[in-house]
Amino acid sequence: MSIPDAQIHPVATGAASETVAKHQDPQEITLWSGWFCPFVQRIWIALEERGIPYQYKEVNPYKKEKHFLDINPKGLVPAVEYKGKALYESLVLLEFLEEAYPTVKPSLLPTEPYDRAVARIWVDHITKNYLPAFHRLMQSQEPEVQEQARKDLIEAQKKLVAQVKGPYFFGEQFGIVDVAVAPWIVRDWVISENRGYSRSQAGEAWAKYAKAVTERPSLLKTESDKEHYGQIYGRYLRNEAQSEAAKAIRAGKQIP
Ligand SMILES: N[C@@H](CCC(=O)N[C@@H](CS)C(=O)NCC(=O)O)C(=O)O
Repeated sequence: MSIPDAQIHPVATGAASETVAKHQDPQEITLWSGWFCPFVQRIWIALEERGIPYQYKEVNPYKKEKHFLDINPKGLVPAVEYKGKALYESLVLLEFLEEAYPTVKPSLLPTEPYDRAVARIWVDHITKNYLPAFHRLMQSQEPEVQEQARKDLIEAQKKLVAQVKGPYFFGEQFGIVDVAVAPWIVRDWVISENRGYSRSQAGEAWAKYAKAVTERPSLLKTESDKEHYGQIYGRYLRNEAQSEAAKAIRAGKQIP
């Protein structure tokens, strides 16, 4: 039987719980988080990378409580309150943090407009090609569909890594493209252990990039214990998850 969404582990564990403990005081930025969520992790990484002060608040987005729907009417994490005003959508939030804190270095966006546009092209690739393939690979139950999804994911990884200067997308500077994809790289054990995927299938360059990204301290600091992710991803692997993302993938629609 599937575990009801309300019974997911309620709070961050492991290294992430230490990071949460350090971010309890009210700040200009409140991060409304689900500890397990890859979209949240994008924002969490960005805040940690740039040292922007924030208060961490845990919410179970599956419960759709009124107080949270008032912050994000979509009922999804991440959401951010900035000086008491609400914002949501992880990619919008990443860009917002750049604009709201332009002098806090290191910036995650390159300086030149051309390079910024290039970064956005590859973030778009992650949204349109990488994430749908990853989620289809997790959720599909039919071997042929899984095989096609695995191939699509490998292709998306090869295309992305062909643009990587190394060790990160824009060279030495860890940036927005790396942040956008990192949470799905650190979760690739789900498909390695269950769907016949391995990093080397996308080539040595991908394996090297994946290693560099997953060793980034901001990523390590926002990771909970594996066993608690296992409970959540088990439902995706059995195609029982009832999240908006899971329903969209099942219906062949874009991830909301
Ligand atoms: N497009 C959104 C997706 C956010 C999202 O799907 N968050 C999930 C958790 S990982 C959520 O809040 N799910 C609640 C639900 O599906 O009801 C973003 O980029 O922020």
